Amino acid sequence: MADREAVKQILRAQKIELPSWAFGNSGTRFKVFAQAGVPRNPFEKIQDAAQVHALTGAAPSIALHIPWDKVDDYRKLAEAAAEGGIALGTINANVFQDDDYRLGSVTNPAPAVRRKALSHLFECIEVMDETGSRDLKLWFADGTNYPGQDSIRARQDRLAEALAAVYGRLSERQRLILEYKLFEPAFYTMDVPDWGTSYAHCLQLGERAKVCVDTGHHAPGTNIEFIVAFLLRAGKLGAFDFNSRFYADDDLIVGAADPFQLFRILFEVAAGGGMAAGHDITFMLDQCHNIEPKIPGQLRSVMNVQEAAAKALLVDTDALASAQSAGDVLGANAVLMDAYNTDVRPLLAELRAEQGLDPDPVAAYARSGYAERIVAQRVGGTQAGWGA
Ligand code: RM4
Ligand code: MN
Repeated sequence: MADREAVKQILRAQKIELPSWAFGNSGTRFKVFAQAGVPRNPFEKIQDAAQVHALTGAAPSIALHIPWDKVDDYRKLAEAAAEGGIALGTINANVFQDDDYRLGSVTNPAPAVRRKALSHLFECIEVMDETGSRDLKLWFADGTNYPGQDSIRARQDRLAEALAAVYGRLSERQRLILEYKLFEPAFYTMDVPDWGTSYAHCLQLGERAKVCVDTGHHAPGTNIEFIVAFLLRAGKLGAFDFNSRFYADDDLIVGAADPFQLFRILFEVAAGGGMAAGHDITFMLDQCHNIEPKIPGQLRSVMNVQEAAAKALLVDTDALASAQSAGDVLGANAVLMDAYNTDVRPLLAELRAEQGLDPDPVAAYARSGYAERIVAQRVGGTQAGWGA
């Protein structure tokens, strides 16, 4: 087994970014269920995220989605975050909720719509300048629904042009993170459907353009850990959007549907140096808690990532390497499975206790009275949700 203390040291430094939208109301196209106590503005989302960090010690930043998290003064928002002990993280652009974007945003056949989308992306960079964020995350809903609807090639040209313009606006310390998604909302072609498309565009752009792997954005059965290993080796793995899925882009709690897959992914991250000090991967959650309470949902998600990471770090890499070089198929597999089958909950409880945290963040939250307080205090106003 790997050295316990070394494993703990890496886990102590692990940072998981929370998505602001996980705290707002969400749902499916059939129904959005409102929950009592949900934040009414970005400041209240930050308070909730700060709770998750206070209880886990592992979630020191919150990603924003613009315009969902639009405020007049982003410096004030950054100050509020700092007061809560966290920072503002990735800025996620939103060019998918205006009527103008029916046929796409940056790949729209109409130049005026493309200009509008681009100016939103520039606005997001201005927000980053205010918040001090490093990453601009781009996910495009762009695509087509019917064969022949638009030229696949022309749309790639328009995409490349927009990405180059955005990349050119970034400062030396900012990065462009390009996310891909197999399908939805477009059902025939997506303009960035897979890691290869994202990777090719990022290569063209330069050093500070990297790929985001959203674990829910692949066809069923896709070997995501292979993609992770490949991108990490190529220096192009920029970020994760963690969530889990049974069918499509379900956005369920990470590690809920398939903890073994999460372990395999994090094993490749560790093997590629992505957990070592100085790595530059953003480990973000991208989830919605449609029916479960949101703050405990985020706590559980952070803990699931920590558990899978602990198991991945416990792999006896020397034993694995010797089994692999001896061609010992079953032996090598057994080394991996030994680590996966280890109960790491006592190790994580110990780690928390050493950091002055409650060993059980979910129980500590239930006892804290925070849930009751926000229900009592957050009365009136408009609750945050998709589109608000
Ligand atoms: C998209 C994609 C983006 C996220 C939005 C809310 O499917 O995953 O990363 O910002 O949803
Ligand atoms: Mn995502």
